[in-house]
Amino acid sequence: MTKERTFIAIKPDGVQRGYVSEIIGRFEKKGFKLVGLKQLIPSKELAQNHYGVHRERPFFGDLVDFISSGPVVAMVWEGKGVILSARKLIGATKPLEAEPGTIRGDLAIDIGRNIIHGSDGEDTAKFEIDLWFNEEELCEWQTSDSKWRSEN
Ligand code: D4T
Repeated sequence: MTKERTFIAIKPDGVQRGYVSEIIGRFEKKGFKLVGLKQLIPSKELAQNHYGVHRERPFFGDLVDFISSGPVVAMVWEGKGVILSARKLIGATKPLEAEPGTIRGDLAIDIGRNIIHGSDGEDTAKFEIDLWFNEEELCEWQTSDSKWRSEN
């Protein structure tokens, strides 16, 4: 059984615009498995840690203020190839450059309001899952139709 996991967050703009079910649905329809889910208003500290790699960038302050400005839906999704596949489902960082059919390509316009985050690699996924979730908040479970989703 594959254990690849990624961290996905619906940002405050995605929650405010009523896209929680739409976004969760896209990951469900693809065949990935939801293993962690919660809604929270992130503290400034959590937002700063999450976006720590951008600490020196000019947009860092606005980004941290935005992410901690309202509810975020934080999730962990599991499945074969889920990290890269999630990035493809999400689309390019600049929504106007994101392909139609992707979440950002279909639902967003502005880079500062791009509605969703997804881990960009294995190390980042591990770091972000550990940052946002405790081990006991994650569910180990089998979908009843797992053999129809993926061969292994
Ligand atoms: P996230 O991390 O939110 O999934 O976005 P990406 O992985 O697609 O893109 P990123 O790390 O380069 O940017 C993080 C976050 O910062 C916002 N941002 C980015 C911004 O407001 N202005 C900018 O110029 C850039 C580059 C959007 C996403």
